[in-house]
Amino acid sequence: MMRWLQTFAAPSVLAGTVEAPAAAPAPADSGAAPPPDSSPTPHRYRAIFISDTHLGTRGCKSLYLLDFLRHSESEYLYLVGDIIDGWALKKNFYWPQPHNDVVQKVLRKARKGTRVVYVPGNHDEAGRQFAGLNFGDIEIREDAVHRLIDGRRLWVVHGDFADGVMLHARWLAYVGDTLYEAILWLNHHYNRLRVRLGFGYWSLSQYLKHSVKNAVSFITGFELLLMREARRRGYDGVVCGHIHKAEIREIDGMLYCNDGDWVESLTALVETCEGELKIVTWKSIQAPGKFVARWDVDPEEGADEPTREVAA
Ligand SMILES: [Mn+2]
Repeated sequence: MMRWLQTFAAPSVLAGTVEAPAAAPAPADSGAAPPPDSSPTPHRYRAIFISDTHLGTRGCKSLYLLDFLRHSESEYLYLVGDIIDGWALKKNFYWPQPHNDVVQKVLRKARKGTRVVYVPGNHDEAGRQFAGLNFGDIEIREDAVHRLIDGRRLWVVHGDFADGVMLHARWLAYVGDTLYEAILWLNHHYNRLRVRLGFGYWSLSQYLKHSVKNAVSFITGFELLLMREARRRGYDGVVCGHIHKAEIREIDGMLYCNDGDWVESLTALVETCEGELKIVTWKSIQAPGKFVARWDVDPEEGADEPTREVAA
């Protein structure tokens, strides 16, 4: 495992220039030194939104994330929560080199002029106490507003505020505004109290993973709650994460955008330079025949590596 990881994490691998495994057919110029920089031209976007990377857990697909960050550039980069998994780190410290490399890469982007805004989620809620401050060139905010080229304003928030509501009364997603606002107010302290009473945090995304039968109605309720809250605040839509399900939907003129995650789906939300919102997957921006092939080296190993489905 470690040996394989080291091989995988070597700089030459990430640049896509590692030697092909013995079994693979050798390319025509086999044996020649790789060009000094064989990485494809980066994809340019106006804005990139990523969340739920869960750095500090074995589930994080850090090598893919790193590869994505290397091959994409943007004017704005929003980190929409659950970036570093503080809860997991507290239980069991896990911080391999590629996780560090991701942080370094983001810091470098910020230094070089990308406007990086970090909106903490529930797994990195310790970051919320720093809301309003800047760390290096990274702005930490409780929530943020992104203005699209066409002028529409999107509320950028992780989305876990909906958890308590979703746990106790999904129908609340459908009730009138006054009652809804009262419940949101109650919910504000709900999880804090829950943790204090020893129940642990209740997370919708965790729940969905174990409850297939309710997933659809829960996701609908989650989307409705977020859109409703965005509308209440006077925005034209919302960008969130939290439930690990990338999606762009427009309902009654309100945009719901979820940027997915880097544990399972390897997705980001982007606004192109032309102002179009799109979901991109790691695979879709990857130059064919490079990073993907490396998966064949050892497909049996643990959770930090690509899965066959993704690489196929
Ligand atoms: Mn979350």
